[in-house]
Amino acid sequence: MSFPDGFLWGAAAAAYQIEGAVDEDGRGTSVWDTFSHTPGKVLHGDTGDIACDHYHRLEEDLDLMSELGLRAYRFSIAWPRIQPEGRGEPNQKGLDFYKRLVEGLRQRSIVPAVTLYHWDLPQALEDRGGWTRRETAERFAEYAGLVYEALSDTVPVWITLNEPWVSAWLGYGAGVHAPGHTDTGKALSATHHLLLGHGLALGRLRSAGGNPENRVGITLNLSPVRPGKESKGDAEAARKVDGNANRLYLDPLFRGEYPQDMFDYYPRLADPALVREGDLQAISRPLDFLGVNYYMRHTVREDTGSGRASGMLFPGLRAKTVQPHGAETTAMGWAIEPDGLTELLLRLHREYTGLPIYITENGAAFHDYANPEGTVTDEERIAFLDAHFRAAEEAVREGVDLRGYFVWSLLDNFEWAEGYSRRFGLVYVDYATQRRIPKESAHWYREVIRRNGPPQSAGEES
Ligand code: IFM
Repeated sequence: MSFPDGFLWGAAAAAYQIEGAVDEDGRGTSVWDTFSHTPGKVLHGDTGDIACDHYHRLEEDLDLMSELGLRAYRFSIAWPRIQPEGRGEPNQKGLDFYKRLVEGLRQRSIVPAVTLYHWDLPQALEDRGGWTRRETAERFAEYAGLVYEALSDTVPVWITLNEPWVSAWLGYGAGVHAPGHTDTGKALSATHHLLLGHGLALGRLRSAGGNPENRVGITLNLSPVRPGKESKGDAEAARKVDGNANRLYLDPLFRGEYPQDMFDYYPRLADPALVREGDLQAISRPLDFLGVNYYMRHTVREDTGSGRASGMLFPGLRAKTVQPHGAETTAMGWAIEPDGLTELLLRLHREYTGLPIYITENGAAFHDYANPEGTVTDEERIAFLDAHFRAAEEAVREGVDLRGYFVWSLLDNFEWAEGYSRRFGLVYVDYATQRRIPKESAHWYREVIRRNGPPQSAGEES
């Protein structure tokens, strides 16, 4: 295997998905508190009120990370812990929690990687329009500056946003994520303001000084796209979905412009009241790295109104995703296509950037359970990760500057609209007792980290 020396093998998690303690130490309400407490929004009425109780079990979880041999841990800061109302002076107790977390990581020689925004927008900002308003981008930059001031001496890796596509299109377009709006116009405003928030925050961090070794990037969820059938209609649908899912984010970040073809479907992008002069310059400020979350490829068909989508519908684009023929799927119903990761990394390298890349998330949910002996045998996850590590390694051999790989996720956790029904963890969580059980994949991953790459074949451990 040819993963470079010092490759940052890690695991990732996000505040609302694991912390719990939603009413403690001055934390304010986030859109996900509101959404998950709204009947019918989350499967089984699950909420993040307790989640993995990570807030109270910090030391135990840090020890777990150490036992796994993690070199890095990616976590997010809950904005409403720092600014309960989304503005103003920071809440010291909120900052203290993350200082303790960072300190604990450093004591265990685990590199901290901070995500500033992983979807828990303060409800007070949503009440004023949330990401549909420009003001939220400005508030985000202020908040980012406060967190950076507190942690820039001890955290070397900074990610502004996690998956702005999901925030914008699932939160403001499809309404299946908080805050639950179903309006394409709002999704477009949110897209632009999220990207602007990223650009303004990046500017703030750059001018704040801090450790010159610190690195700042953004994390996008990206998917290679291919037509379902060899037809003009499907090819066209695939191009549009690629525009929405990938280029709508990559082009402004790396080329300083929205993709020309997207103006045909989203004329709001040409509205000077939304995209103001200077915005695209701010959005395309140079980054230090790109974070990539890869879960799936999109196989796309033209949506003629007949026949159902087996995956996503793209409103206004007359396109839908379908399951590729014969593909195995995870518990999320997502097709397992590791070669899509190689394809994605090579495309980024060839078409967009030679910057260092981190896989900031990749992993899978399976129907895991603890057997009577108290172990969790998740061979499917091992096979999944093994294949994806190899796919990433292929891209490295072809010249991609890949610096790290964060498995999603450290612990089973609150999987948003799916609640606790989907288990992504390397570590099993028995929610009734909060007992943690490292799955077989966790033991296997420790060996991967030790060897700097997966063993010869999945399961081989010597
Ligand atoms: O759980 C999520 C995470 O919060 C963001 N990326 C995808 C994961 C799996 O759906």
